[in-house]
Amino acid sequence: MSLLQKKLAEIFPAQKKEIAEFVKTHGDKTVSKVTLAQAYGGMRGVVGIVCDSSEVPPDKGLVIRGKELYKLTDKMPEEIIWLLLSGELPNKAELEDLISEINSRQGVPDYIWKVMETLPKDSHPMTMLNTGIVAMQRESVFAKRYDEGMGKEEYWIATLEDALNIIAKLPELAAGIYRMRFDKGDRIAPLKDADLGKNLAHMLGLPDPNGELTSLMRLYITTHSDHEGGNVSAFASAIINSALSDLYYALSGGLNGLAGPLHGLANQECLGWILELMEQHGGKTPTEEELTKFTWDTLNSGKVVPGYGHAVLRITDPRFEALLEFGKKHMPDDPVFLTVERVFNVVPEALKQVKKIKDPWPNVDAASGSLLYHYGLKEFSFYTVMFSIARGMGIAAQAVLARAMGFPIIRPKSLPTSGFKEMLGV
Ligand code: HAX
Repeated sequence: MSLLQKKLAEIFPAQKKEIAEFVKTHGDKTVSKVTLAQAYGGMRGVVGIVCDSSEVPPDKGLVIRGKELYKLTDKMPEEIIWLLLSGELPNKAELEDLISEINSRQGVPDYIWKVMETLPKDSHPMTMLNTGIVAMQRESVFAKRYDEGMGKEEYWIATLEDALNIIAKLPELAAGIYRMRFDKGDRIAPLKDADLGKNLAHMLGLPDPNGELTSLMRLYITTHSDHEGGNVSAFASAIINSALSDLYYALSGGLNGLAGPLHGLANQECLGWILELMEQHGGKTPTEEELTKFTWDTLNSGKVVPGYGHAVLRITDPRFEALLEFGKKHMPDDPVFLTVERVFNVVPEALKQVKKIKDPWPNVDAASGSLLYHYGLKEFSFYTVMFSIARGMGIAAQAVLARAMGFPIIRPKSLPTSGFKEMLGV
């Protein structure tokens, strides 16, 4: 048994008991009210989902298990997995055990590569990734053990098995898709003794002479790992998971949501926006005046400025700040990065003038693409796949926690418009 499973087996029963007592004692108290506008407005601000892996206070941004992101930017992705699941950072022995546990689960099955090869050459990399994940569903330990009649108390263990298997295989699947889709040559096999970040850099096959790309991969995965429970990908996955669909189904379903331009695809859109802007100015970093004009042209044409705004945040996203700091340190003179920095000086001021926009500040997607671009990952339709590798960890952790706490099927009530009218007497 892995040290992670052992640790979770020690702490989950007490947590489950605590939640059961909490709900028994306070279950009839009101935690949120829903207005008609919220029912029609994407349930913004309605508090009705439990997520213990992380939280996003509007004035702080990502907080993983009580730790604000800026305290976690030097951590390895495996440390974050441990933290998301257990609420604590691992010690050295625990971290090493988790790294070797994940490495022992490498190996995307051959039939997946055959499926990938049959997809049309111009398939979106997110389509390929999600097809690969769902096609791997036959490997699900949860589905197999459910069929064999496992007891409810073992659901989380089988889901943890799926989680670790998926986390181990996602970078390999993603990097294989990258190399196949963009004609980069043969797939590169994973290293047996490396962490997830180093392995991802290795399998993409991009030059990394001084380890900067590896550092970026670790930071990228950490910053994108989780963002509480109400975002499209996490919530969609949680709903699917709640039907006792296994993690292959739940994760691919959620990541189909990440593939939307208002969610994770914004990183692809954002770099496209930046490059178009630069192209209009002879490939150079435009001046602030030129940038302001381009921003208003985008807004006036009815489009969103990608990478800006958020449904929950009301500050500059600390994930953006962490990535910006990395760029300032490692590529201060890169023209694409400089453009991203300059956009940050200009866009919030423009968005503040549009009354309906509640958050004029950059989100994570505003910076991430420029860093990947700098290290040679220039195919920006691949960027949401990078996001998915990281978000897979948070979604997997949330699924394990939901199983361990015995959360029921998610099934809110809907009404037709006539039902709401009747309820309000209009
Ligand atoms: N540019 C232009 N208009 C914007 C905007 C932006 N960056 N952000 C918000 N708005 C508009 C909305 O489209 C909405 O207009 P309508 O009422 O005409 O539909 C209005 O302002 C009010 O929106 P809001 O309440 O401020 O924001 P929402 O909670 O509805 O939406 C979004 C949040 C992130 C979807 C939104 O800010 C947006 O579309 N941003 C650009 C896309 C983006 O960067 N998405 C990634 C978000 C982070 C993430 O999930 N990453 O994966």
